[in-house]
Amino acid sequence: MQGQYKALWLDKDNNLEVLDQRVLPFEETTVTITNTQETIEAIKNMTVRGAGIIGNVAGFGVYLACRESNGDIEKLIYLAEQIRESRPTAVNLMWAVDRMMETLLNSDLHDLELTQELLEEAIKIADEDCMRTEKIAQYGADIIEEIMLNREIDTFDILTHCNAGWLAIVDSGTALAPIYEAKKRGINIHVWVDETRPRNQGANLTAWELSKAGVEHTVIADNTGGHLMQNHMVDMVITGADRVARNGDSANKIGTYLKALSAKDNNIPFYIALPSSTFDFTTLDGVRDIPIEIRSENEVKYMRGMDSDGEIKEFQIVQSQSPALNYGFDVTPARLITGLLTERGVCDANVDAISEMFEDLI
Ligand code: RI2
Repeated sequence: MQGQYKALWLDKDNNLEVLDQRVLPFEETTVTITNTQETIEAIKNMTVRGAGIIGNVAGFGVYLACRESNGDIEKLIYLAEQIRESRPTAVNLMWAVDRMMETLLNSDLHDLELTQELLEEAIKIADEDCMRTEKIAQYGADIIEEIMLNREIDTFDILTHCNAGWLAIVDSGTALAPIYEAKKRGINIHVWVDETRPRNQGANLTAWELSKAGVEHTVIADNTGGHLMQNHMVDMVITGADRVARNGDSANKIGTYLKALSAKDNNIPFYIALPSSTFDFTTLDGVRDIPIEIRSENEVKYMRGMDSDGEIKEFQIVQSQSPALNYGFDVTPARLITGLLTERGVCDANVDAISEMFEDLI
């Protein structure tokens, strides 16, 4: 791929360009990231979001930090640590920074050559993600085909929560990758898109991605999923993940847990799609130990949208004196997950199956 992906790419000076995910779908603009500070800001303010992309941006961020450090390795290590701490839940961020640091510590190169080596490593990480998402697409579409055959249905209805498409991980996504592949295979597919309050990644990003790809979809309020599942209007639920523990417990966008409960109650397959870089093999119990980000209450109290004159505005929707609480993620216990859809195939969500399939990475 050589550093050119759909949601991020390198410009002619080897700065990082990213699609600004805060203003989609109403505006398609890019942001240029040239140093550590800009990397951290882009991750914190969610110019870029989605576990995989955050990891990629962090990887390129370490290369930019090296360029900025002028051979001062201590400064570089300090800057890399700042990037590593920019968001707490998605583990791809820590994974990518650690891998970049390993390259740095194993290298005997200096200055420009070291910077070049780190740039190449960041590209390699992103290229590997592309390969992983392509495999996830194939395995996921196989499952869709299998369910369709068994149940003799014409249209396959999938429900997804948040955005785990190519905006979230290069270059096809995780949860959306099988959907794109199923469409390519000629399957009639329809996606229920949870709006995903408070930041509306479903309404703003997933719906945008799906319409660009010509995939039939309908945006629903987050509270609608249970009713649809109860009324046989959902054949499968598939979401991405921000961190999956050794026991299969999976952290994903807030609200995912409720969808999994409803899927279980209605006997609907519930899959989590993830590349192996989203596993946190050191966390043994996800419900107990995965750190959950708490973000600003303003994300709950304000909404951004287009007014009737076509102007993009932010609106307050809660009275000023009421406090709000904004957990970014929740953890779906492994017992509610039908399978973990990975680049190595479908893995049962339990410690034995995960340990066996990913033994070499643990
Ligand atoms: P991939 C997102 O969080 C969502 O939780 C989404 O499912 C996940 O990251 C996607 O990550 P946010 O960054 O598995 O919008 O697709 O807070 O990498």
